[in-house]
Amino acid sequence: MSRLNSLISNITSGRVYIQTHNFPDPDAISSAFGMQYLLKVHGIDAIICYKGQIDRHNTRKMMELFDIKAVNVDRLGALPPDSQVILIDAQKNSGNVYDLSCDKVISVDHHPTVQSYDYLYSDIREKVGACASIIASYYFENGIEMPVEIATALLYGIKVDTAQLTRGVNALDLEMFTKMFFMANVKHMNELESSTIEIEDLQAYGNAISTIELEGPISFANTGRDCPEALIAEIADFMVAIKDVCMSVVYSVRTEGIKISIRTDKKSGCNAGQIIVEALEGIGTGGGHERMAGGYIPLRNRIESIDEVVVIFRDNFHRALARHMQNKNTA
Ligand SMILES: [Mn+2]
Repeated sequence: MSRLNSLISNITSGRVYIQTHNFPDPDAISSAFGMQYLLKVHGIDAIICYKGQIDRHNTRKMMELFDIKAVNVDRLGALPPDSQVILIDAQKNSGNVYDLSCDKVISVDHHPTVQSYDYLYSDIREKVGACASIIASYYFENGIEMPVEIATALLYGIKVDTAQLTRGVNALDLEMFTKMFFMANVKHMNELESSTIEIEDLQAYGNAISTIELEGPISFANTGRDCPEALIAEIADFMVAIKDVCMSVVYSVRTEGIKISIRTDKKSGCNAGQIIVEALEGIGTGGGHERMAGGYIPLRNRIESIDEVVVIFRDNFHRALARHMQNKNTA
């Protein structure tokens, strides 16, 4: 039985929700959109939902171009008892996905597992650069015709998550990219790619540039308060491209906590996901891939000032990094 058919055979009853990680990005939304259509082909209606906001222009633009409907979980109310949830680009207990309090869960994802869970069905492939590649493969493996708007959305999801095929790409990403490249709507793709920065974003870029500090090959920068999550990540991407920087750490302070994004380049020899897990142990939660990772430090119940918490997390980073390098050298 194909992976898709195994997944479908585990959908038995009730209402089906396709839930992305919080503050969904183009990979999460395109994958959810692709999954919704696959279910529809099998006679199953599903609602796409997410927690947080769609806070980036390119994600909103994609939803508008392809008429993708997604509901904020805050507006869902309590789920009917026989509901099923398909997590897309997300895993239960991963720290960046809201718990819908439903135990019949399926996951299709490409993030490293932080905490395992007894899923009805899961297809979790850490080595794949974009969740969109996994969803695309379900179409080709099962001979399901892919509508042009789904091809365009999934192709864009792959482009964004792999930084234009430069980050974490594996054979499946390349195969799906090649297959969908000539299927996608060029005009829509251009619209998505030609306006990815909003004028308000420049304030956060400006803050990060003026606060950047280099500690050897690591850069630390502060975007200022309440910066959208995906923008913190974009700025981290921007800063890891600086010559001599092989790990960029960018953060933003909110009322309830500090959001952090880190990026490493190939020459760093460091695994961003492992380092952030270690660095935030005991003070917050984090996780991610080798080259991209994120984390959060809640300020609740902390007696230190924000500045002091920032110092603590920077210290932790250095310790985690030093340990990591030592383990690598002795391995
Ligand atoms: Mn993704």
